[in-house]
Amino acid sequence: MNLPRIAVLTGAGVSAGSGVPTFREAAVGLWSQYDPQKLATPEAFQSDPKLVWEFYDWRRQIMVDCQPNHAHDVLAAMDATLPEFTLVTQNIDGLHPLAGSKRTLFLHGDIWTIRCTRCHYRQQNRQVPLQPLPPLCPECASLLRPDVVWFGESLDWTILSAAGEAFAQADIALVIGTSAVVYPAAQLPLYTRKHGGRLYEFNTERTPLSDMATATFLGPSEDTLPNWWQDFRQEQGL
Ligand code: BV8
Ligand code: ZN
Repeated sequence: MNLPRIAVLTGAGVSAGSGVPTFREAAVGLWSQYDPQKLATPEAFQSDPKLVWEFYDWRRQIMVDCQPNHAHDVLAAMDATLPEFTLVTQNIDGLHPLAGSKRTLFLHGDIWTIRCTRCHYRQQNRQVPLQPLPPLCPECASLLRPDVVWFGESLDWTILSAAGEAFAQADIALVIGTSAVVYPAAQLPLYTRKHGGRLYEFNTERTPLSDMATATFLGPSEDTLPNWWQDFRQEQGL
């Protein structure tokens, strides 16, 4: 009996248990006077690259010591166990690969990769704090930027279509720790529902996807997801 095909969409909530503030929480404290959705844009970078880099450098300083939590570990175990499995993440914190997840699609990029705004220079960089800000390209002296997708920027088409395929083929979609308001990511789990698959949501609050979910497990995903995985393995004789 072949095992169900699973596609997963994660958002900032899956990393909350690791101490990474979610996108809305990033608006607390120092940054409460700025709206992260206004800072994570090409326009903001254009008009004040130093301010936008201070925002990312601040988040990098918080993230650099964060470790994967039990939800990340379970997703890595699913990847190692299930023949048909795809993890699609909106997160840029690098915690999924750190937990050992392999088959992963990064919809919104990676905060630990920095690329040039002009030439092909691109580099993994985990230096915190970054100095000087804004960093300049060692090849052509142009501004470097975080290799993330900003609001108003298009996602990488090959990544987005592979993610769409995964959800369109999945028997089960797991949606974990996302407010499901950012598009096109929030659309993906609906492809599973559309062809009769099941949609399980793991969140501390209800979201616009909750009405379409087969079930919503309210609570921290570092607790609810390991429970679900245990039940699933028993059910499948894994
Ligand atoms: C695009 C990287 C085509 C950067 C991110 C007008 C003009 C232009 C575009 C638009 C427009 N109107 C709408 C759009 C489209 C726009 C969009 O969707 N806007 C929304 C806000 C309405 N989308 C785009 O622009 C995308 N590109 O559409 O291109 C295009 C091109 C040109 C013009 C038009 C269209 C690009 C979107 C990608 C943006 N980049 N991240 C960075 O991180 O700095 S998105 C960013 O915000 C995060 O990646 C995340 O995905 C998203 C939401 O952040 P959060 O809310 O913090 O996180 P999350 O959603 O995951 O919410 C946390 C959840 O966890 C909550 O539900 C909470 O309850 C839960 N939770 C908390 N703790 C736990 C928990 N759950 C479980 N356990 C816990 N312990
Ligand atoms: Zn350059």
